[in-house]
Amino acid sequence: MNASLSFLQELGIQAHNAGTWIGGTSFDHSERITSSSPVDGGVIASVSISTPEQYDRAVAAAHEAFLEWRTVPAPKRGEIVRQYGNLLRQHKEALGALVSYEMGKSLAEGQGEVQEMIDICDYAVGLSRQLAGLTLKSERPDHFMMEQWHPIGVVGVISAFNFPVAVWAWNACLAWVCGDSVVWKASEKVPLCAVACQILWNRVAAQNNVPAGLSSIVTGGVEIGVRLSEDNRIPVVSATGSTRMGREVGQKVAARFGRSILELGGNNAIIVTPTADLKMTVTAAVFGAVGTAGQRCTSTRRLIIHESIFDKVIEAIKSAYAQLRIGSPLLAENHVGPLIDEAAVAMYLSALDAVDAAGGTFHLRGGKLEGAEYASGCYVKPSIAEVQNDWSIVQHETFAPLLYVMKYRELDEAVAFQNNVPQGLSSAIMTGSMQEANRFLSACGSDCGIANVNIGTSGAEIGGAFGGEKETGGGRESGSDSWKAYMRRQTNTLNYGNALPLAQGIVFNI
Ligand code: UN1
Repeated sequence: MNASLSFLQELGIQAHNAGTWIGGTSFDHSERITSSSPVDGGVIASVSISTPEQYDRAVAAAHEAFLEWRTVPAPKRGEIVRQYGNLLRQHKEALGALVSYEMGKSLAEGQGEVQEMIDICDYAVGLSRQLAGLTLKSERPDHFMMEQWHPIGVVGVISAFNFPVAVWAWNACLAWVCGDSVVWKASEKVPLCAVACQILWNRVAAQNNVPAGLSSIVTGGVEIGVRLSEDNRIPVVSATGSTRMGREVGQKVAARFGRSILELGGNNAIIVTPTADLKMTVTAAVFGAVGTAGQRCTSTRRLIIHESIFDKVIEAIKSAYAQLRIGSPLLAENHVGPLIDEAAVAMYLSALDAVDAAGGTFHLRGGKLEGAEYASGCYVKPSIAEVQNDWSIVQHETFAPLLYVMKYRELDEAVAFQNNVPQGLSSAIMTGSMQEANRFLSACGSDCGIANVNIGTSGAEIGGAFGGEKETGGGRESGSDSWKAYMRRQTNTLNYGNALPLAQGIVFNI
């Protein structure tokens, strides 16, 4: 481990780390994952893989913790999450730097991700006093009805490499205030981020004497994800990642009548209308397409541009791309860091070939960057390609800075392009026209879970429900009433009279 990486020390990361944690108790194993940085290719540290026995212990402890935790008043549960948020405030820089170094996103985005964790902590604290159910009028005399929301049990979280800490926090913070315990399987590409979050959590847990299994982590590849998905002790599995992964998880969880919250692939478009503000459009499109090196679920993949302004928009975007600085994300002056690994680079390059093969026109053809500064082998130059929406490569999510552009004539045609992909996460329109904006947001407009006006597709706030339709999986996480997915709903009918009238007017005399 590079000793100059002081943030690792601050977070308690060692050269060799255990990959199974039940609260503050860790379990090591000889089989290990070595985490190396896409920034410079340097080995950061290793994390042990969870054995089947260790996995079982973590889930058993989580269930035991749940039995105790569900009896703790919800605002008191919120108090623990409040303390975690404060601890994250203290370690925002260190954790943000780890996210940046292990995953490769810019320092600003690494810090931003920790800010999202802090924000969801605050949100969850408030929520802990608002887990409200309805009261309903009964059809029967001297009766009333109400709904209660009860803790549901162990929540399994499967998270992706691109948001190594925030997406877990969206799930975990809500689950905790709802009275649930959490078992987390992070992406094996960023296992140290998970260990760091757990170590920080353990400090809060120790001070408050919370049950050990309230937060556990397990480490490994697909086999751990399969185990979580098939595990009857886990009523809710929240999974973020590819559509391929989500299809597996969703089917396995459904087969045992569990509940899954799926946040899968996107194919997000911005419609650029003739009245769009050009400066705002360029910022939205460029940040959306190259931010996080195009590795957000919400990254902008497609620009659907009115034919009358097409050339002007392309020129403006190209000149913004010319100013992009690509390099170490740890240097504040760089806009774009590396892709996660060499396999991601290979996928990007083969997508460029597929665009060529389909007959696309590159307005900017990127590729792999070579040279000492790019020695990790994961840096690429972004691309812009003019394509047809129905080409198979365009219908497919390439997790890289590859932006497709296409022309439209009528708004309905643009909306049809926007919707005619298998995915349905995020979407946006840039317009100065109220009619166009409202049409885009209407029932006949965007079919995505997120539809924005005059902002881009990425960078959603935690206060809204986050997720999308179709192959994006249908789940909602973070704000609004997403918390309901982490609880079980109970309908109660109470009779305060002395007779037993039956519903639907049924008479049953005995
Ligand atoms: C993801 O890429 O899985 O809206 C999450 C955004 C972020 C979250 C993205 N708040 O871009």
